[in-house]
Amino acid sequence: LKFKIIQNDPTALGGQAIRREVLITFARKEETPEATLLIYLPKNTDGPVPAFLTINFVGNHTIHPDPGISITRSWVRNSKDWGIENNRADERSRGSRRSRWAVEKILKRGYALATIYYGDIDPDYDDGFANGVHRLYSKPKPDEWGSISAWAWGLSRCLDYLETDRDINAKKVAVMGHSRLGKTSLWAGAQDDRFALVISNDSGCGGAALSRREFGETVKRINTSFPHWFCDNFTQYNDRINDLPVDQHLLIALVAPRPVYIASATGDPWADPKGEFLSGYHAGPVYKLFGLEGVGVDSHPKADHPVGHHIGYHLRTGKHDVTDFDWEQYLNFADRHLK
Ligand code: GTR
Repeated sequence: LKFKIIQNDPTALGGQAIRREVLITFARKEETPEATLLIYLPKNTDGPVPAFLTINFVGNHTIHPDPGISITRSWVRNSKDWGIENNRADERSRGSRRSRWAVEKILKRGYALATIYYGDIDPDYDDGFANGVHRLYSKPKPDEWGSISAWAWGLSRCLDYLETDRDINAKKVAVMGHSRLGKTSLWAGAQDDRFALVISNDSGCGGAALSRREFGETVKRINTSFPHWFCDNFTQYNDRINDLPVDQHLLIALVAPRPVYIASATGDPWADPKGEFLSGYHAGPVYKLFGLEGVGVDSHPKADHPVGHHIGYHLRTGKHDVTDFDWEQYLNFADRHLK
């Protein structure tokens, strides 16, 4: 694993921020996969800052129109909306996912934002694990990593870098992701207890939602549509979910005693908002073992009323997405727990 700072621009975002990019290379082999970690740092701070580390869907250059962000050379899913053709990103997609990343808001609140493109770690399609970081290892056995686990591993490698960056307080890094990348942030946080806080945005099946409810996306459905996401053994439970020895509240509990936040959206039944709340609720007893309070309520709160102590939760009005409202809650939660 090698880290190389490829740019450090103190004049970014009209002088409000430092834009830093770190090239991460993963192997001894000639054709090593490479990933670029983009970091925005607030200026005029008093020592190392806490940070949000996030993983994104379409490339770092899509989170903000800032012309200085490098464009990924990795595979990207084709999309007219985002301006991606032939699985390659170019200038057309710059800033196209801006609404999901409250960059200025995060910086103003005194946090750094670091992000990595998931396709730089493992392209999101089923290819028998011939590409991405998987190709550096032997083919996964049925109990070994799929793509979600590889993305989570990538987040831990980013944290390895952040631990070396003197402008970041690596003991105060929150890991955050949306949807399949919310499943990823939960898994990263469960496995790597260096993450001080864990955020799941609309993560749904295989993330925060309880599998046994079989509401919205089911285990069978997800394993069929996305055979590369989980380990192969998971498919054994496609038709007998009640035999699964775990459910997703145990995933949330693996974060304890560190704070964890689960967010849902009213227009996102596919991710089962109630099931997402319930996994937070049922992780509560584990937090109690540490003398900590979990969600602090007994029933699914109404929309736009954030709740919670060490387990935060909100149901936002609107669709499957990440909005400024979501970020506002994550910042408030992080202020309470990291500052
Ligand atoms: C859907 C999938 C969900 C969720 C979502 C996303 O197609 O069924 O589990 O991961 O994609 O990541 O946007």
